[in-house]
Amino acid sequence: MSELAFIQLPRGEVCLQGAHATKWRTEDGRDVLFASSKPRSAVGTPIRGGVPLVFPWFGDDPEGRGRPAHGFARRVPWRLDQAQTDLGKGRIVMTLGDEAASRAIWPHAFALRAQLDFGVEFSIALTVTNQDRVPFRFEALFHTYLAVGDARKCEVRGLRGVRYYDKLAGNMGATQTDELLRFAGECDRTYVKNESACTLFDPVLQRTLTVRQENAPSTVVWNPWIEKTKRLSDLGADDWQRFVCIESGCVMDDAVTLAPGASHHLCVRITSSN
Ligand code: TA6
Repeated sequence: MSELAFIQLPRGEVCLQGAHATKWRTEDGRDVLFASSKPRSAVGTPIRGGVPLVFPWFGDDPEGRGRPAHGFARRVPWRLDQAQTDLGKGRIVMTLGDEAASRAIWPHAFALRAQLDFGVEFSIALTVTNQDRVPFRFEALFHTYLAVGDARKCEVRGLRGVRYYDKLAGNMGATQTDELLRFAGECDRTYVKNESACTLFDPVLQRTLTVRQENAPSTVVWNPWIEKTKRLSDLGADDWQRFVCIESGCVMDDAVTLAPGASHHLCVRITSSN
């Protein structure tokens, strides 16, 4: 079975499958993206950790036809169009278009372009273009796994007053009233119409990670905690302590409908400060 191919950069790493950023390091050499302690590295299987790219739907198959969760884009090889390094920074540009296999499960002509920049700031800019003759609706999400010292001690700020759907309560709607979001159990919330940046304060690693998004008003906050982690074969038993997902995109109420020939550009920017 062929192995997954990776591109190494001065401060990062990208897997060709899924244009999947798997590493980004700060200037002091510390990893910001989480990597599972029990990785599966198999062609066609998403890597647990880093920033999987979710497209064209978020979550389970919306039509219940058994199509892959979070869509197909993270499971297939993308074309490498550009790889450059300069003064310790790195840029990767990758593209993905429709093909018979994708049209068999999602009958649309599309083009994706991902530009990943690894510097003092880490960013991914994704352009989705409708190359079809009819409009299509899509969801897209940067499913970012942020490495933390202990999820139980972390604090997420920036979501006060934002409406969210709680997946643990059947996607019941609610509005966050507190400034702080802390973790004392499984958390799986999709915030919508969020224009604010989020910060993740990590007292163990003594850093604050800031997640800014452009044209990506959905923010998903996820930690599987103990019991769900046991059901994920590509996570170590204690891995739930070592990451918090703060994901940015256009999902649920923020899904996008594109007219033929139109494009949507969404971007996430992550910085780390001590
Ligand atoms: O983004 C949160 C979420 O939708 C969770 O419900 C959980 O399913 C997670 O994504 C991981 O999904 P995956 O298909 O990568 O195991």
